[in-house]
Amino acid sequence: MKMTLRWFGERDDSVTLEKIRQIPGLIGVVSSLPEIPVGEVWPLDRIMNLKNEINQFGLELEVIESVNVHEDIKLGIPSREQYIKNYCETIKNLGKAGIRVVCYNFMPVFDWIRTDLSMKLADGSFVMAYDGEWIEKTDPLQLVAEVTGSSQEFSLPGWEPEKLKELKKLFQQYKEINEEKLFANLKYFLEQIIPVCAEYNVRMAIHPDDPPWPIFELPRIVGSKENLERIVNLVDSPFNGLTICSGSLGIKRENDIPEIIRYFGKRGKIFFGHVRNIKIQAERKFYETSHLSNDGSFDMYEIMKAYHDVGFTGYLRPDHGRMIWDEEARPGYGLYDRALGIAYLTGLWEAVSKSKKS
Ligand code: DNO
Repeated sequence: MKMTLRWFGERDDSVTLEKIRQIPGLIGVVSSLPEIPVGEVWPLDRIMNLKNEINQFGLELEVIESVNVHEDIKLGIPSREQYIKNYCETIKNLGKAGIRVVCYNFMPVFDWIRTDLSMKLADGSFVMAYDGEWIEKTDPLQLVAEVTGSSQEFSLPGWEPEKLKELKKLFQQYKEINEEKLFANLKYFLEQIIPVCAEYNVRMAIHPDDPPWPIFELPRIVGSKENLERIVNLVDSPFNGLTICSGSLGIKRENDIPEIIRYFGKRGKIFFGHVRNIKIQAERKFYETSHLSNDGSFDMYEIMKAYHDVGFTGYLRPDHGRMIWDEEARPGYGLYDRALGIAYLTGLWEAVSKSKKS
């Protein structure tokens, strides 16, 4: 297991590499180039600059989260050809720069969705929360206003302003797209990029939909064990695999995260893991918590044990943390609670390892 932390780059993150390097147990960060518009080629020199900057702090950059997929690819319209070609060029450059895993998602229009980015818990910390009833009563424009209005000037991963401006048009275009079409468009995309990934030694790790159900009638297909199975079989290759995000998949109680980790981990299909806890309050209602088992709905020991049992050698990272100790940072991505998360998760890992030796 290689422990990492997500870092949004010098210009776009309040957390510095100077601080990150002091977290015990880290091998590096996962990062991206959010300033490059979705669909354009990532130039090799820009990737190398990012990598060199990170390496100077004794940290590795082997995972990119994310290279976002242009909506035209998800929609399967003719202009996708150019965007897929560009994606292949980006993969080549990433491979040349020593990037081994690309995390991406295939969610129409929106990336992850929360209805409150700053809910106060009894201990005075702030967390992100989701309330399905609120979504039922609202519309996409209101959601965007709510989310971007409370992001404290930080850009939100996957919520590119240029895309949000096109919201009405996008919703119109997606009227044609059901789950089966979305699967077909994902297959078409993977069929073209996976051979390039194989040549340049870059593994594609699809991220689950967050939350894993359709929102505003937009289809979402990455949310169950059956569909994950279907996705890894769309193109049967060691370069086509998964990011297992406990907090996204686990929102559905029928998704047994340790079992899913064992099932896909044994087959070498998990390249990256996001490990976090949430408190499920009701169906389609939850809030994020500290990483500890006691604070949320998941058994984090069992999750880490499942990774250990399958001999997981890929990358892990703690996920969204609470905002504590007056920190001002991008929602979910402050330093303090994620650092606590790492200490806890590496502690669990050590305990699992040693219990097997005794
Ligand atoms: C949110 C993240 C997602 C994730 C993408 C992967 O905080 O978990 O934005 O990075 O869905 O493409």
